[in-house]
Amino acid sequence: MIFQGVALPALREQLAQETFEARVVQTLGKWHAVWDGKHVRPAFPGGRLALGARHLKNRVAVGDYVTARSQPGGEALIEKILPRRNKLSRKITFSGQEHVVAANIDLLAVMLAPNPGLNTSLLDRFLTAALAAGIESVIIANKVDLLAPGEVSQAMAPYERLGYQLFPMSAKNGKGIEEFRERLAGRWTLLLGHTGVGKTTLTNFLAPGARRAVGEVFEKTGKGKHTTTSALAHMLENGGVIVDTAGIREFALWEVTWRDVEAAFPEIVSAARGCRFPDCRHSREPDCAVRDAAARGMISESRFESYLTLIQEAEGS
Ligand SMILES: Nc1nc2c(ncn2[C@@H]2O[C@H](COP(=O)(O)OP(=O)(O)O)[C@@H](O)[C@H]2O)c(=O)[nH]1
Ligand SMILES: [Mg+2]
Ligand SMILES: [Zn+2]
Repeated sequence: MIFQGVALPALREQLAQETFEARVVQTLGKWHAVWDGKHVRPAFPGGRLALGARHLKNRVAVGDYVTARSQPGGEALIEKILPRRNKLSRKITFSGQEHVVAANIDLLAVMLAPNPGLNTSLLDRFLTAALAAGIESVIIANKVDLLAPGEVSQAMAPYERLGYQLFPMSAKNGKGIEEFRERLAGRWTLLLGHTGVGKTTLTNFLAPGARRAVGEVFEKTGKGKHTTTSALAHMLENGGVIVDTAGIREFALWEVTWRDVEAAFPEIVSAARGCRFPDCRHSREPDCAVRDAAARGMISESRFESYLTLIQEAEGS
């Protein structure tokens, strides 16, 4: 099953003014598409939801359950956001605003690839934010066709030791995709990763044809062309949904405490038991067991760097 296009013109009169519950399946700036169980319909925030907010980039996020009211033109007004089970947010550094990337997500899949670069500092940010939000994460190492055998498992060993499920993959030739597809069954999975790692390639492989059907919603409105971030949900035959995202170039922490950061770096917390000072922050203190362990290769140097950066960012928030 794929999401179908907008309601037929003949149905519009009948649908006008009807209130319905739906789920947000696409966001592109102020423009959204909602799934009412039968159709994908273009929608935009109405009433108080349409008002800007100084600290909030978007009131409506992909994954939100909403109530909406049909309008005579076929577009729907989103009137109310139903309570969220969870949300994954980031801070937009230049404006200081919260960007709610997605809501009511069952699983986060972080994708990285040797090209444009195995960006583990971004990975550590995603994993920390998801853990703080109570969302389980898995890791996709894509473009394994560009790597020597064993390279992925070596680079990802610190994460596998922590219990993150790893999917080595080549979205281009299909390797590893069926294992991942099974993991998606019956869940809403958010796909995040640096531009160019292969998110859209994977999504199109999993749900061929869906993109065009949903894209039509926005071709009709012609709106949202100049916005940079977008999210688009694709329904799979196994009842899973994968949300492809684009334009998320940075991921500063939003409402993440230093305790949350510690929880995301248990190997560092455990090494810290050997520090001389119980409140050691592992930056310049003498007899720091964490710096020691990093220097001896017992904990990953890049994870340690991420930890220091994120702890500082969390404290400053
Ligand atoms: N070699 C290789 N290239 C890939 C693979 N997956 C995607 N690509 C390429 O990487 C580029 C970026 O892919 P895209 O899906 O647009 O990345 P996105 O920005 O994360 O959505 C495209 O040229 C893809 O063909 C893969 O598994 N192996
Ligand atoms: Mg893409
Ligand atoms: Zn220390």
